[in-house]
Amino acid sequence: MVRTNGDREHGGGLAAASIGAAALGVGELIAATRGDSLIDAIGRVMTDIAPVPVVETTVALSGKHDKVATRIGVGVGAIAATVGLGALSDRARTPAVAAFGATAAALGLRRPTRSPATVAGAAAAAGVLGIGLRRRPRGLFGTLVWAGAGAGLLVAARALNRDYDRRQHEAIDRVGPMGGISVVPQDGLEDEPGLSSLITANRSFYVADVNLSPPRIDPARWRLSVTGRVAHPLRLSLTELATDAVEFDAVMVCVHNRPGERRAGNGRWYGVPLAKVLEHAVPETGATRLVTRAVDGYTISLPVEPLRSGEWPGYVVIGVNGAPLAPEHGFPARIFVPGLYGQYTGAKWLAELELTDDSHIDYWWKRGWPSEPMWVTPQARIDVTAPGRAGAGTTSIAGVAWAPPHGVDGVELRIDAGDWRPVDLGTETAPAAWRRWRTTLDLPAGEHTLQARAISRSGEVQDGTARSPFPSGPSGFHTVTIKI
Ligand SMILES: Nc1nc2c(c(=O)[nH]1)N[C@H]1C(S)=C(S)[C@@H](COP(=O)(O)O)O[C@H]1N2
Ligand SMILES: [Mo]
Repeated sequence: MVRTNGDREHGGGLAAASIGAAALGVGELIAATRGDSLIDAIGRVMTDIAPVPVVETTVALSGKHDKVATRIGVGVGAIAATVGLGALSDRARTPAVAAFGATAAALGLRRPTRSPATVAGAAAAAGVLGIGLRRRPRGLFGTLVWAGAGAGLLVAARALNRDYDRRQHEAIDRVGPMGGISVVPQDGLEDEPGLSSLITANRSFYVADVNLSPPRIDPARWRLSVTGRVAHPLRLSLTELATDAVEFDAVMVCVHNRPGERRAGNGRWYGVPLAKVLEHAVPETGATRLVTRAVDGYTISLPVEPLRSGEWPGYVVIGVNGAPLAPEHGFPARIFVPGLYGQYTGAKWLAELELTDDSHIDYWWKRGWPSEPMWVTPQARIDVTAPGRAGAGTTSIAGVAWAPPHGVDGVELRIDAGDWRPVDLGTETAPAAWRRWRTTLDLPAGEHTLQARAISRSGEVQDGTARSPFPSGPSGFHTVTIKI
């Protein structure tokens, strides 16, 4: 590495960083003219290539904010890379900047994030980098100008993308209601403050996927293709699907949901039974796998037979809680097989159902996750530990539990590793849905450890061995310490 500018001032790194910010801003603004994002495209590639331990650590550490964390990581990483480029000699830098731009453009050409605007943005960003690093701003003022320009461009890009989001929301609103949630289900535990609601509001529903921003889809032009080894290929519009849709209650659970976490939500869904779709399409012999493919090519596949026979009641979901799906939850359609973890249950932003043989390989299988569909295990969560209404010294304990598809048969609580004692259950709305529970305790003063466990109607008792989600799903008890 040859440094030509021997007199490089102290703030050389900062100056280069400010150029990096400006280049990123230019790239991001050009991508945003079509509602795309260079940062999100790079973030998706990082997610696709990140080693499993990196993905697992990011998910474990970032909770609900893994997307924000990834975005910030990409932005900071890009600026740090610029500092590295800035330290090269002019001669060494030109090919490095070109390689940088080509890599970014290649990212924009990949299927998941393919977009001409992103490619143009990447090229422009590389241009700004090349020119900016050659002419290096002088002094603090120059650095501030570049950094300010970068920040301004990033804000402008964000505003443009928000406008695209707004238009997507308007298009979704025009779709109108999906299902009739007019009758709000009740389970008798409505008067428990702090307890999760029986039906999770759409805005509170956890979001988990490999994209940094949801694909935007025009509902008027969207069609679900049913293709591959079928006698009757289909192309179904949202309106056509809606004519065969039914409502069902079910909990959706992410395989990353450790005991006590909130990567689970209970919805009143609206969807077309997959058995019905398959009946129309008529799978040919040898069609053993149903590949659910999202608009970006992401796939989750399922065995055809249990879906066709109805043994596994899967659905093409087009609505939840009376409304179309939200953009981040897969608008306009997703596949959901109640009882399977989210990672195995089917793709959001559904584009195609392809019937094929067992040679298909899914996104997550390549990353070391098992290829057999994984079933949600019974889990109980403690939501409430509060002074009880039954009088001084009493404590109200309440929460939710699930064991889809069989249903929750019982929830038990133990105090300070004592005996398991049953609690009161709310009415079950459906076996695949979550079930609320509560009890009142009379505890002596001091510190106490509470643990809850769920028991499935199939006889399975929640496993208390603490285990990380990868690769067989999490286990353990939700444990809460309270002071009386
Ligand atoms: N297209 C697509 N579908 C997907 C995923 C994804 O990354 N891409 N993630 C799956 C996972 S891991 C889960 S837990 C659920 C989450 O659905 P939600 O975000 O609506 O809660 O979607 C599933 N469907
Ligand atoms: Mo997930």
